[in-house]
Amino acid sequence: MAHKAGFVNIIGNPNVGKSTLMNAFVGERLSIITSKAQTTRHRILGIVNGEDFQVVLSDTPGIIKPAYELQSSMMDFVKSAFEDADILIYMVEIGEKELKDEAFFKKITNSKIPVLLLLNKIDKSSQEQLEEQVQLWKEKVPNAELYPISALENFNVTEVFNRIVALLPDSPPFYPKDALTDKPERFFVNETIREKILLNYQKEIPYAVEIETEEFLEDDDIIRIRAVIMVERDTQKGIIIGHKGAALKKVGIQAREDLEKFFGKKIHLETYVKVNKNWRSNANQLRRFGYNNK
Ligand SMILES: Nc1nc2c(ncn2[C@@H]2O[C@H](COP(=O)(O)OP(=O)(O)OP(=O)(O)O)[C@@H](O)[C@H]2O)c(=O)[nH]1
Ligand SMILES: [Mg+2]
Repeated sequence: MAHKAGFVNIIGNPNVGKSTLMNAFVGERLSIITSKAQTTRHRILGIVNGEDFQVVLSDTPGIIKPAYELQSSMMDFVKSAFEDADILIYMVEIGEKELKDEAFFKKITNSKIPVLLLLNKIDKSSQEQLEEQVQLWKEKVPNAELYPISALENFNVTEVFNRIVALLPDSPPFYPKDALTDKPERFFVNETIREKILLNYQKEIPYAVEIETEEFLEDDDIIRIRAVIMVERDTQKGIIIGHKGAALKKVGIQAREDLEKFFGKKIHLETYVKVNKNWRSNANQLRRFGYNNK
């Protein structure tokens, strides 16, 4: 039997719903989702396997003009997603105008590979606005096939997925047929805690945080995890911990609940906070946290 497989890379502005779409395709919460921009920092693979196909999706950080080293590394993940794609998904949301980065936009409009332009969040738009937006994007990216979707409400998601499978090249699978992602378990622990930090703290705090899981010990019925929450300054450490440790405790409880669902086991989660001065601007630190993919 012929087998099809390929890389389908999702790119677009911050907060348009890229991670929501990838999770909808995969049927698991592989990528964290919040209403804040720059939620995704890595390139995260989500693999969907069928009898005669393997779709290797990449969720990527939203495209921004980098202001510090961490953001430059995030944009390197986006660049790499252009390089190995068999199919590009360019996601925009209702009401959005264009990519903030002209060079990336040109790569999309000059693309030699199929581009699916997904106009997301149509659950929030009127019929009139939708028609106007469809017209606008058809003119802006004439080489793309356009699909209005709602990743959140699962509208047109199956249709897009079927189109992806139809466009896949003939190829043997790239990953084992039972694989769901290329990331290790510790990565999902880090991301789950980071999501709770994004949800519970304001302003700059979540962007100054990085998580490192130091211990992941799996038994038959329980997983024991110890994770460090790294911040850039002492004042941030105080804010993360909160009055009598209440803020950190809340993060721990919320993360544990999600991790128990994700791993299907009881979780014992221990967290502590450490200051790691200016880690976001330090190339060595970034490499240690898995950002520099050069
Ligand atoms: N109304 C509506 N909201 C959506 C839809 N898809 C995603 N969202 C919401 O948009 C916000 C951002 O979603 P994400 O999936 O995190 O967006 P992203 O593009 O991955 O964001 P970054 O990782 O920061 O670049 C979240 O609050 C989602 O719930 C949709 O179809 N309709
Ligand atoms: Mg995301």
